[in-house]
Order: sequence, then C-alpha cells, then structure tokens
Amino acid sequence: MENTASVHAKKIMLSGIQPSGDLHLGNYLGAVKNWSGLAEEFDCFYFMADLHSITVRQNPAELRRRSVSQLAQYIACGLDPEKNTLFIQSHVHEHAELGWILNCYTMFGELSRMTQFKDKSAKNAENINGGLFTYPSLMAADILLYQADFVPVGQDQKQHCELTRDIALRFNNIYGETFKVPEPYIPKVGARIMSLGTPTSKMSKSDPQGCVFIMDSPEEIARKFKRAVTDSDTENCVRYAPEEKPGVANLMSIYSSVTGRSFAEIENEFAGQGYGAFKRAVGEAVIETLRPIREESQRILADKEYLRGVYTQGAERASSAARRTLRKVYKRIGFVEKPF
Ligand code: ATP
Ligand code: LTN
Repeated sequence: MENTASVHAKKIMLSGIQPSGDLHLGNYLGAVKNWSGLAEEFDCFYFMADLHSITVRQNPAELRRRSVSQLAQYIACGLDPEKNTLFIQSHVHEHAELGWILNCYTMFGELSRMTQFKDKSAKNAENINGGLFTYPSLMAADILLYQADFVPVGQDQKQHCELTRDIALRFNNIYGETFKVPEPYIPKVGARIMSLGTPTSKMSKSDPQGCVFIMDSPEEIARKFKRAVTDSDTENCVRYAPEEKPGVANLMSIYSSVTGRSFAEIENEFAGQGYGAFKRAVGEAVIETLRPIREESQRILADKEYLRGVYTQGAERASSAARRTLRKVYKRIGFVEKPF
C-alpha cells in the first residue's frame, strides 16, 4: 500500500495522446520528449487517449495495434513503467463517468469556441458527432480525476487546458474545493512543429508527406527533409524570421529542439551555406535522434506479454487514484452512495 502522504508530496503531471495515428516528430518534440526525466520530481501519469480517438472514425484493428505500439513508443522515449503510470484510457472507466458529469458543467458557448472542434469538424464534415463537440469535457475529466498540477502538451492544447481550469473553478465554486486547478506545461522550443510540406500548418498525422513519423526509416526521413519546403526568397540564407521565412524557421526549431543549439548558434553554423546543406543537416540530426527510439520500440513491441503487464499495472494504479476523486465528486453532487 502506498503511503498517501508521500504520494501527495510530489506534484502530479498528466498527459495523453490519441492513438489515432502513429506518433510523429510534432508529438515527440511538443509532448513526449518533455515527459521523460520528470518522474523523479513528479508523480507522472501518461495514457493512450483511445476514448478521444473515436470522435473520428477508426479502423478497429488499427486502433488496437496503435494503442499498444504507442505504449511501446512511450517506453522507448524514456518513460520507465516502474516510475511512470502508463495506461490505456478506456481501461479506467472513471474517465467516461467524470466526462459525463463535467459535460453538465461545461457551456455550449465554451465548447463552440474550441479551435480544435472547428478544425476537426471542417476536416470531417460527414461526421460532426456529439463526441467531437464535447471532447474537451472528457479531456478535463482526464486531468481533474488525477488532481494534476501540470499538463505537458504542445501549444495546440493550451485552449483545452484553459477550459479545464474554468471547469474546475466552476465546480469548486459550487461545491467547495474538489479539484486541483491545473496548469499547462508547454515547451519553449518545439511547442508547435509545422508541416514540412506546408510550413503554415501544424505537423499532423493527416498529412503524411509533411509529417515525420517516429517509426519512419532513416531513408524516408532523409527524403522528407530533402523535399521540405524552404522559402522562395532569393536570400538562401539560414536566418530565424518566422513571419517572412516560416519553412526555414520551422527547420530551425526542429534542429534547435534535437541538438539543444540556440537560433543564433544555428545561424552561425550555417552562415554562407545554402538551404540544401541545412536541410541535410536537420534530416541527419533527426535521424540520429529517432534511431534509438525506433529500434527500442521495435524491440519492446515484440514482447506483447511485457506490454500487457505494463498496461495492466498502469490501469490498476490509475484506477485507484481516479476512484478517489470520482467518489468525492459523486458525494458533492448529491448522488446516493453505492451500498456495494
Ligand atoms: P491530429 O493530427 O489529429 O491533430 P495530433 O497529431 O495533433 O493529432 P494529438 O493526439 O492531438 O496528435 O497530440 C498529442 C500531443 O502532441 C499533444 O500534446 C499535442 O499538443 C502535441 N502535438 C501534436 N502536434 C504537434 C505539433 N505539430 N507540434 C508540437 N506538438 C504537437
Ligand atoms: N486532446 C489531446 C489529447 C488528450 C490529452 C488529455 C492531453 C486527451 N486527454 C489529457 C493532455 C491531458 C490532444 O488531442 N492532443
């Protein structure tokens, strides 16, 4: 049995990714990379957001495969299952339950303002379902169930995190202190990696040409960087100017994120060299960053029993934390206590 005092001594981190596609460089640099190394200081929960992913139609066999391979990739990215709670969202039924409850404390107007809803409904005009609309209240439930202090995500999730705070404050105002009010934890560089093909839109799995996947072969990665759109200026000079030169700025962010070099250092390093040499160097740096992750993922993925053990243990640990919060919420709302 864990000692409650020691559990609460550490601040809580929590994040999730939808297994609606394979993990890509944007997910890695914007989110997962920043999760590893936090376990000493924080109590960390990371999950595969499968309940969220069905807001867009999924192929069942693919969804099952990707949920498990995402777990292997989390571990390969440095998340030690002994130090982090890694689980599959649908295994902890409290998410769906609190999700429903928070729907009743989230306003139609608030949900209508979510840019992810607007983007996804434009992309899936034939399937604008209720789940796509109420997605943020389920996300709020994910976070509030664990009394998370911080939510490490990319820039695109900031609006959902802010709504989560509003929902928590609203609930606390009505019923008294129930939820911790969480804060987003967004990296300074890499928070918004753009597509290599269209550097004005974010890198996303729905645009495979502009998207580098963690499991891509070195040859594929090299090819994608070679084709990366730079800018049509005649300057042919590596300089950080996101407004004027979004393609180059994006490549600089990627390079900075994987090498730790500042933009000034990168400008010096490539002074007098054209975009071709720069793109090659960024491609090589990304290949070397992803190589050990890809190899380790493949190795872990071959051991299905091990992975099953990890997500079983993860769900058990997560449930015990989630159950505590849900019980408190039911009581506050006025539900009759379950006698069994
Ligand atoms: P979709 O393609 O459906 O929009 P996605 O690729 O954005 O999905 P998510 O599951 O929505 O994947 O995101 C997982 C995490 O990765 C989130 O924390 C998100 O902020 C981060 N993330 C996603 N895309 C990027 C990106 N291009 N740059 C930085 N971070 C990103
Ligand atoms: N909405 C997020 C995925 C997600 C999440 C969460 C992130 C679902 N629940 C809880 C952080 C905390 C996304 O689309 N990237």
